Amino acid sequence: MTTVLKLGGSVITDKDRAETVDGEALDRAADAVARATDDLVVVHGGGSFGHHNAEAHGVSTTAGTHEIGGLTEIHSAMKALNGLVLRRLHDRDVPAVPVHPLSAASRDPGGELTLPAEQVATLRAEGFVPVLHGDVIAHRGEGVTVLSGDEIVTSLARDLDADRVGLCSTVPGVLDTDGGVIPRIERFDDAADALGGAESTDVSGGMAGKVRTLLALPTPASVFGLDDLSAFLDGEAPGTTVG
Ligand code: IP8
Repeated sequence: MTTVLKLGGSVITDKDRAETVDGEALDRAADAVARATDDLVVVHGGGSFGHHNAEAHGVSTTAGTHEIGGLTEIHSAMKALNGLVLRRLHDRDVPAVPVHPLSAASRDPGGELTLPAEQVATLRAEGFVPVLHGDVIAHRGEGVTVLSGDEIVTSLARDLDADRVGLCSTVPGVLDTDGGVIPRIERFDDAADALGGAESTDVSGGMAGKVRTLLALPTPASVFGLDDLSAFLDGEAPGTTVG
C-alpha cells in the first residue's frame, strides 16, 4: 500500500513568522508518520519558508527568475525546512531521505511538469521514506519557477500509482461558507463558492489550487487537519474527500 502524504507548510510552520517552524505541530506530525504502517512518500510545503522569498523575487508557479540570488534564497529556505523535518523524523527512527526537486524536475514552456519518479519509487522499495518539498525548478523560457508541494503530490501519486493520497492542512477539510467541512467534492463547481483565495501569502494558489490539482488525480484524495492525521494513516478518510 503506497500512500503519498503532504504535510502542509502552514501546518508545520508558523506562517506569520518568517522561517519559523511550529515545533509542536511538527512533533505531532512526525509522531503520526513514525507510527504509520503503509509505505509512505512524504511531501511538505513551505509555509513561512520559501513563500516570502518567492514573493520578494516575483517568482510564482508561472512567473520565473533568472537571478541566481533569488533562486538560491528560495531553494535554501526550502532545504532548511526539509532538514528540520528530516531531523524530527530521524529522531523517531523513520528512515527519511531528502529528495530535492530542483535537482531533478523541470517544466516545458507551457508549464508542463516533468518530475522523474523512479528515484522515489526505488528509495521507497528499498525501505526508505522519501521526503520531497516545494521548491524552485528549471522552467524553459522562464528561468526557474515555483513547484508547489501539491503539484509534487499529484505527479507522484499518478506515477507511483499511489493507493492513497492525503493532504494534512491547517483546517479540518475544505470548508463551506458556514465553516462546516464539505464531505466530498467531485467537481470544482461543487465547492466554487467556498473556495476563496488564500488568506496569507501563498504563491501556489491556496485551497482552490489544491482542490483543482487533486481533482486531476485518478485516486480520490483526503484533505484533513492535523488532529486527523493518525486516523488517515490508519486507513480512514477524514475531512473532505476530493475526487
Ligand atoms: O507550500 C511552495 O510549496 P507549497 C514552496 O506546497 C515555495 O506551495 C518554493 C514557495
